[in-house]
Amino acid sequence: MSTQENPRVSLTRYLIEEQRAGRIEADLRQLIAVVARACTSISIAVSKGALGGVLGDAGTAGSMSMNIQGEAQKKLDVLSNDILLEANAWGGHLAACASEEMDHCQPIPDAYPRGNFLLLFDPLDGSSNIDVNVSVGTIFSVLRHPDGVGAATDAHFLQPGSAQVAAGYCIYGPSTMLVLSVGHGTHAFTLDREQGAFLLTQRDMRIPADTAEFAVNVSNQRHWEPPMQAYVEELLAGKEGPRGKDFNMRWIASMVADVHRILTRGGIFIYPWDRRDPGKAGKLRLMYEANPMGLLVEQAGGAASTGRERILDVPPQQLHQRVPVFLGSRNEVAAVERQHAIADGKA
Ligand code: P6P
Repeated sequence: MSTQENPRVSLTRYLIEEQRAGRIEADLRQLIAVVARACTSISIAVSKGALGGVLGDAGTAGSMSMNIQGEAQKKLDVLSNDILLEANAWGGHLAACASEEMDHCQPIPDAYPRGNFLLLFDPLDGSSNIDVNVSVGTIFSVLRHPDGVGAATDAHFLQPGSAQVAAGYCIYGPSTMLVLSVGHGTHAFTLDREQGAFLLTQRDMRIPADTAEFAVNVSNQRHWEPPMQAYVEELLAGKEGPRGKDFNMRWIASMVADVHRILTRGGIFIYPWDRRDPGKAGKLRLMYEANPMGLLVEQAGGAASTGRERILDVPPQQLHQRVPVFLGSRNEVAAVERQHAIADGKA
């Protein structure tokens, strides 16, 4: 069971204790502390809303700015990306950054020392919700530079999610929370704005193995493949159907918010492949959305799957690769994997 902390342990103290226990190195402690401070700055910008002059689309009047995903960039997408890049440029703990908002990785400038970590992030996930004041978040993932140090290229980032040394997200909601794993459990910290510090508010988050709550955008139902159709039909059949119980549905359309709910009370989050764009494996990106969320969920006792394999085992082929995502309560993820195995003639 997760426990409330009193007196509150700060993120700084938690990281020092992890380093003292030999579970993280000094440079990784520094990296996580820098990312947390950058997220505090993003939280301030997001919380200003219309008063901050940063709502709406980036780009000039009449010509929107688009990212490599082909998505319109929000002003806050660009601002959040810049905050993370600037915060991490000079510390000497990183070799390069990669972001949803940048076509290719950005090596640390030659003017600064380089470290042996690689940082990936979705600087402001769910940003389409910004203009309607719904929770959004920053997702980050940390890998080691495979060559130790030196200039990094996109190819150095192409490591499976199981190679992550840390992952987390910061959710900008009614409160700002940082949820983090360095491979020893998943822990939640809440921003105390008066102190300007993240305080440990939930150690060892645990996802219940079973659930009666699912999260998927059902408006895409007609585009799903048969095993996904079969699985959701069983949920919707409720207690009269084969599952023998009623299910509730939630869809915030902000992955950080939906995943935070699942880490807090269980559930299954799904963004499957669909035939609207058959050439794409899914909507969500492997390297800086599915992998970090997969680590957090597994470290909290849950499961994260493509429907056919563990997300953290997927071998990346390119930086902005997409993947189908089923994650959360492990018995529910197993149920949808069984539907895929049956459809594939493997069960
Ligand atoms: P849809 C936000 O744009 C995002 O990448 C995730 O945060 C979210 O889960 C998903 O897309 C929502 O997608 O198709 O329901 O708008």
